[in-house]
Amino acid sequence: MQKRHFLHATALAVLALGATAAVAAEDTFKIGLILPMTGQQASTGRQIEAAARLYMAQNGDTVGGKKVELIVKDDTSIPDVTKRMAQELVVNDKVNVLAGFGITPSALATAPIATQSKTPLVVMAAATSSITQASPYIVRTSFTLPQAAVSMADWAPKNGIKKVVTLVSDYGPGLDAEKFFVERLLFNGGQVTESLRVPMRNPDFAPFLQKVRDLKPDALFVFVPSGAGAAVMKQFLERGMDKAGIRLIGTGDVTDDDQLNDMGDGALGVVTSHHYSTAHPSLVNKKFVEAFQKANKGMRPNFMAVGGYDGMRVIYEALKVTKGQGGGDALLAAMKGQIFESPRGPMFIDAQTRDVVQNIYLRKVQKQDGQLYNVEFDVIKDVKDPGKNK
Ligand code: VNL
Repeated sequence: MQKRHFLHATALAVLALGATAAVAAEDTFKIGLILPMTGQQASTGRQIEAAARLYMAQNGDTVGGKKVELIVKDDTSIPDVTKRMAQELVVNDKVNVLAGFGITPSALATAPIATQSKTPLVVMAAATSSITQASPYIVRTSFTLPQAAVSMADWAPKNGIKKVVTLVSDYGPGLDAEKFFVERLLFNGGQVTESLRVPMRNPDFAPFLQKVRDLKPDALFVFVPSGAGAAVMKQFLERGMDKAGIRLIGTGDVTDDDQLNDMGDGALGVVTSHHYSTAHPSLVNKKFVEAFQKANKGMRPNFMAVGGYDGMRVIYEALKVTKGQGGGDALLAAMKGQIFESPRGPMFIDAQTRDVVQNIYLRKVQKQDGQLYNVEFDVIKDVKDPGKNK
């Protein structure tokens, strides 16, 4: 009796194994998610992976008749590593889509692989305008620095800020932020007295901030990548720049929701422009934040998380439409033109540019229920990437 039971169980197990192998061969849909899970950009990887897993938990892992498999790789934000991992994912794992991309150099390094293999590549984080032009297979669900920077340059001069010093990370997104902020501020009658650039890797902000203090502008405009904002804020306050009458403004990367609550009351009143705040007052966002925090020990979702969550949505919907037929080209076609309500607000994947069209919000750091939030107080609707009109 016992033996027969055992045999029966073994036969079932073998059958199940066979079935699994068959599923793996024909009916899986693989997403290669390449992220910086360690190193300087680790918070970006942590946020996006958590958001992608939340999306799958909420929407199931069977889509369009396929079993969705997520393969997460840590590129440590070294572009050569990103590229090699993408190559392995395409050639060995035969992924149907590449996704993630914490920083611009990683996305740019991988673009040729998307083109050669006709694999859609969903950029969930990196935000230099030109990325979507590096391959016709790239779709973006994050934002662009020109979107955010131009909105800030329109707000500042109407709010007593005429003389500005800019301080940006010296690479793609920082150069975009500087260029588009400066151009628009000058157009609006403002003045930029100095444009400073700090190294992207291991920046020391101290000497730059000292210089800003001496220049005494109305405001310092900052772009630093997600994860570096707290260091800027700390040194800004330590130097007493706020007390010297210099305002801190920037794109929302500097008051990143991942770090904001630990920045202390010195951050109160800082105004930034961005596409997402944890405090965005919509039902869709309230549900998203609640579920994200519940699944991640109270961690706040930041703008990286929302890029990952919406990126998964774009992939899932494209898979629903194509049912995995027609390869990368069909999948890409089904990603273009998607329009939906994101936790950030309404969002649209422009079919021509494959870039995101979305609202940009002006936000001020305020305390709500004892916690610091970027509280939205104004909105510029349906902003297309200004970098695409050049
Ligand atoms: C980039 C842009 C990276 C904005 C960021 O954080 C960010 C990029 C890692 O394009 O490299 O906040």
